[in-house]
Amino acid sequence: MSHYNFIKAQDAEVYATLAGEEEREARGIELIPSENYVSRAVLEASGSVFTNKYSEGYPGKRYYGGQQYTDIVENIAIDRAKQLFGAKYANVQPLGGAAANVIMYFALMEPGDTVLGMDLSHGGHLTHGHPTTAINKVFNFVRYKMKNVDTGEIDYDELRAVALEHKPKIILAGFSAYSRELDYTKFVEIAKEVGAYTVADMAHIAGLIAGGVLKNPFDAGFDVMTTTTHKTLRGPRGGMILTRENEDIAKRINKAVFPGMQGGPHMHQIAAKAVAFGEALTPAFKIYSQQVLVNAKAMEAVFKREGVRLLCGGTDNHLLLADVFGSLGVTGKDAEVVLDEVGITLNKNMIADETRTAMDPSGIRFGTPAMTTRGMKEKEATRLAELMLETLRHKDDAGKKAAVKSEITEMCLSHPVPESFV
Ligand code: DSN
Repeated sequence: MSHYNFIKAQDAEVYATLAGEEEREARGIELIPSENYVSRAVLEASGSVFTNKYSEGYPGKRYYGGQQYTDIVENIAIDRAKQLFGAKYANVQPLGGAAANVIMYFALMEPGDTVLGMDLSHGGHLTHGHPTTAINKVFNFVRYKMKNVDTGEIDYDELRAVALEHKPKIILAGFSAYSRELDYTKFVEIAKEVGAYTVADMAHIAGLIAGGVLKNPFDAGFDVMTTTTHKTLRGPRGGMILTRENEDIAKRINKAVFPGMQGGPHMHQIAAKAVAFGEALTPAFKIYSQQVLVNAKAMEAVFKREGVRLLCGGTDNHLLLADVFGSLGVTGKDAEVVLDEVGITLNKNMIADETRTAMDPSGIRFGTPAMTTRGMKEKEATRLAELMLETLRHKDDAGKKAAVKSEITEMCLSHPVPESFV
């Protein structure tokens, strides 16, 4: 706790929350698949003096003076992002993944135009046009789904039929709760038939693409990629939009970011993105990405062995979705609460063709990016999965839960988050 000396001296109330969160992260295991632990170098950049600076515009074309260093650091972030994903253009200013998606829609479409995206209940995301979102009032969203929820196979015939019927401007590949690889070439073929842009929302798997263990949609010819920077990419909280090669698209995206949607970019986060992208370019990050997948497979094996239903029949990436209500009679909500009690953090999640509600669904979603950052390998992944199921099967047994909690604490304390990854 040597990192917060000024806050400690000045503001006991806020210090207590930081100390509490440090302790929570150190002693518990983080299995929410969209979370990770950043290095101290990324934290330093995120907490740096760049937070003081207004920098509307882009490097070399700013509205305010004093941009000697902001220009340099934004260009470093841009260059590293382009290198990581094989893109010709990168905009590193989006404040998050949701912002990146909304900006991308406005850059590529006119109000009333149509997007074809993955149904939320089959793994898509709120920003892919859920009825409760603001963008749903501006654009028209149509959906594709899985053909078989127990294999995860996408129904590409239906996708094509919907595309031919609705003539979308954008065909969107991407998800926040789907555990298989997509056939990006099929998306591109269908998009060509109907004259649509292809966009990949790679928020969840950007780090695994950068690490070379999952396919890169740009290799299949996708036009644009949106992502967060804080999930598998292990950077600061934020977003990014990449354009494969089309300069006109890249220019429209830049305009849609600023002045279209955002004001001054968060330069402290852009500096932190630059640092994180530097880490992601190292050989160590490739090894990390490989281990994320190996650990997810180890957890999958335990759930299969124990007869617990996994959506998509398992995983090809970092995340798993389990039907704990169907298999164990425990709701996703109860599972989240009882696992939190023993120091395991994950989230309740709707499953495909859900019969319950969003706030009290049948499933849990969990994954391996954060635990792998702590240096945990197959042995720990296997044991964690066993402890999860033991807890769920004995959720009212206080003695059993206390034993699980002490094993989890011991496992976490013996795998502290490294301060540096390079
Ligand atoms: N909240 C992020 C996730 O958990 O997937 C994206 O919405």
